[in-house]
Amino acid sequence: MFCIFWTAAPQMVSASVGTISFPVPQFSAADTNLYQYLPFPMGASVGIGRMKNNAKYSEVVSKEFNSITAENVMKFRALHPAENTFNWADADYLVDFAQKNGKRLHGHTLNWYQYLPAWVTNFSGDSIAWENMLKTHIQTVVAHFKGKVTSWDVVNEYFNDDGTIRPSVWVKNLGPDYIARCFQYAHEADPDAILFYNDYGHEYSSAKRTAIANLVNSFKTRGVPIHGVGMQFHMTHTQSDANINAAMAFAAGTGLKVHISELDVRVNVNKVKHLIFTDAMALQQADRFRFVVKAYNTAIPKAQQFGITTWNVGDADSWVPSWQGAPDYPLPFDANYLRKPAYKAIIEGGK
Ligand code: 9MR
Repeated sequence: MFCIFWTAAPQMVSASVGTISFPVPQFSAADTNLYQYLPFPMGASVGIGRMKNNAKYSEVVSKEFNSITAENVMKFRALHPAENTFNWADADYLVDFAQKNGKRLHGHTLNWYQYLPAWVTNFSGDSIAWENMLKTHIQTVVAHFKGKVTSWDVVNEYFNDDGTIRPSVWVKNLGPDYIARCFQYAHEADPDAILFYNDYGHEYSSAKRTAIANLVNSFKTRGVPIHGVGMQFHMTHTQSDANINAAMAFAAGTGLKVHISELDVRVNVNKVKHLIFTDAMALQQADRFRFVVKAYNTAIPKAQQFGITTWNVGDADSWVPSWQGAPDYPLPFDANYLRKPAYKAIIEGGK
């Protein structure tokens, strides 16, 4: 079947980003999808504006992936903009899309130090009021999506890169162990939901890996319901094999489900203002995508493979350029949703 896929006389299109000049196989709508070539779920995070208004985007999402994550619309500020107001419309749109198209929906994120509405950052209650606010948010959200959202990033980015606990309004007002209660509250609201701790930097920070491993062990000892670790993998195209392998070994060692939850591979490490995406960059990037997928598939035991999710779909959709203040091309599809060498590399990595 694999051979048929690659020999079915695809339309050869020179990828349109920068100066890539070698042909990348393109396929018609009738062709097979990315996820069908991978032995675990393959997802993308999605932006609500493009899902609603860009038919090409939603078609690619529906065709290529079998898991989706809300890039922003399930975050605190989006769902709960005022103390007594929940705004479900955008997230429910994704629920509807997922159900109609048979996609797994991963929830992101119940608790984070960012993307908070002003009413939370300015909240002046005592610790009981803070606890009630935390619990109400988590349980209202999880209950709303019960049976529709398979899994949640319960807490996102609790640690600094050096393994210390990141200062946040949550830690400040509730103490560091509030994180355990987030998992308990989520579990109470939906005992079937798969609950993740999500963070970045596993591929470069052994201190953060150790901190997360200690957290997981302490949760297991105390019976706190945690089922998975999300490793974001916002990577550079120069990241080493050894570092990627170290992250996979750590994740396998937790014994929990492992989600590569926000994969992208940026190439503009020097933040060049008008960077041209060269053939060499495309190939180096593809090589890193291939290596990550292969390392995941090899090092993570089958039962722990929750899947891999890229952080959005095409290069023009990525958060990276605005974050780094310079252009970049971090995803497997170009700005026109043509498949880049990274796309083929992902399939090769999963073999
Ligand atoms: O891609 C997201 C971007 O659109 C938002 O503006 C930003 C702030 O909420 O969050 C981005 O996604 C982040 C994710 O939620 C958590 N890990 C890091 C991601 C990139 O910043």
